[in-house]
Amino acid sequence: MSRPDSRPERRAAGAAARPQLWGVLNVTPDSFSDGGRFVDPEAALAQGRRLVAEGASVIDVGGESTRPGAEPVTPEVERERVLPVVAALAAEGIRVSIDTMNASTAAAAVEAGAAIVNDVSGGLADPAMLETVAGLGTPYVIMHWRGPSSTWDAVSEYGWAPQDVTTELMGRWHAALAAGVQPERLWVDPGLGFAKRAEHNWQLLADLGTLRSIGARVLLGASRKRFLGALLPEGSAVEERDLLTAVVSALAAGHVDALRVHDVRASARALDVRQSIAAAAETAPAYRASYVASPPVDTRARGDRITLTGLRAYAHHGVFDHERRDGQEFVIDVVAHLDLRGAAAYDELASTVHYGVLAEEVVAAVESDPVDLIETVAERVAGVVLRHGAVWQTEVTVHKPQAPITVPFADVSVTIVRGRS
Ligand code: PMM
Repeated sequence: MSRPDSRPERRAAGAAARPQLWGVLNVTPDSFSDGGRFVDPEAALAQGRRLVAEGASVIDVGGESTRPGAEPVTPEVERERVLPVVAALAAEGIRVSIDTMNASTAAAAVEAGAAIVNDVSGGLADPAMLETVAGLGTPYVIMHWRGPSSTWDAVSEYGWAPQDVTTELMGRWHAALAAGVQPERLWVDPGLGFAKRAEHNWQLLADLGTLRSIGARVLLGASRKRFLGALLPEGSAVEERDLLTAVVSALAAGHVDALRVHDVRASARALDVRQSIAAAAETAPAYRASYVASPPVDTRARGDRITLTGLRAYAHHGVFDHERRDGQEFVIDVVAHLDLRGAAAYDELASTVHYGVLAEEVVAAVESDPVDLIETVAERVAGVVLRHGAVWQTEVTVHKPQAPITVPFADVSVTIVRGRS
């Protein structure tokens, strides 16, 4: 029985929206935080019910530990572990996500009643996964992945992690579309802790807006991960990370559509606090900008923005050899939408974006590594603009006035619009 998900999935609408909570249910003997506790299907079912009662709208069932050093399991063993649990939860009307890298397990779990496929490899571990998911018709979570944990030491280098992760996820997003997965079914996840050192995880949390620019719904899995544990005294129990996880849930809530957590109750309470603050912010007088929650007045309608036009950069982008060799001029226009009331009220540069700095950042981004397409250049520039936390949307136009076009022409350009939510 295949059960394509027919419910309309809503994107979180702005900072005040409340993300879903996905409860983690690892049916494994060796997961790092809950290994062994829910191997018995009865215990797993009871835990699933408990997580739903505490506020989970999805239970994410996994049968293979991704912990560094964990023994890989065959798809057969994985299925033996997860299928009874998936079937039992689904039979109670609980929405189940199957956490697997194996296409055969994904298909069997959906047959057993799972409604979502969560693939930590984003389709890279099993070449059959993307086509299988396209056929299943369920939502599909593409997590950022650079290979199994045995390779992480060699592949954990990033420039600005949010930018690199977004670019790589965008590649997987295109691959999923090419395989026939409908765009509205796609989720992305930055893969906290997967081939990432602590600083990369913090960077990703500091700049979830860049991930947002893909336009897919965002799932975030910070729960109980090692980078949180590093803030606790040595020897602390793994459950002590639940408080830190809940704080992350509250802080990230405005930028994500779902949070994957072990302790659903703690994150639900944290979201309650955040929602109460956001509700109060809605009632604030319009002239007071809120730095805690969403601006009380929708500044988008008013159209506050900073505009930079005609930025000139010399770079070597293009598909022709002579373009790569000789380079040419690119001209960039950038519009950055942000709430400027705070800056005006306090006459304070720190409350806005320094346009001189932004101009230099844009030109540096354009003049870095050569690529074929001005579409790619525009995407890169949008990422740079959205790195400024105050900017909620940007329009970027890249002109190539000396493009290799054989008829007389004035200009050719690409314009993209990217935003946070
Ligand atoms: N993390 C783990 C397992 N599955 N799936 C998604 N989409 N995102 C994650 O961050 C993620 C995941 C590892 O954590 P666990 O061992 O506690 O399940």
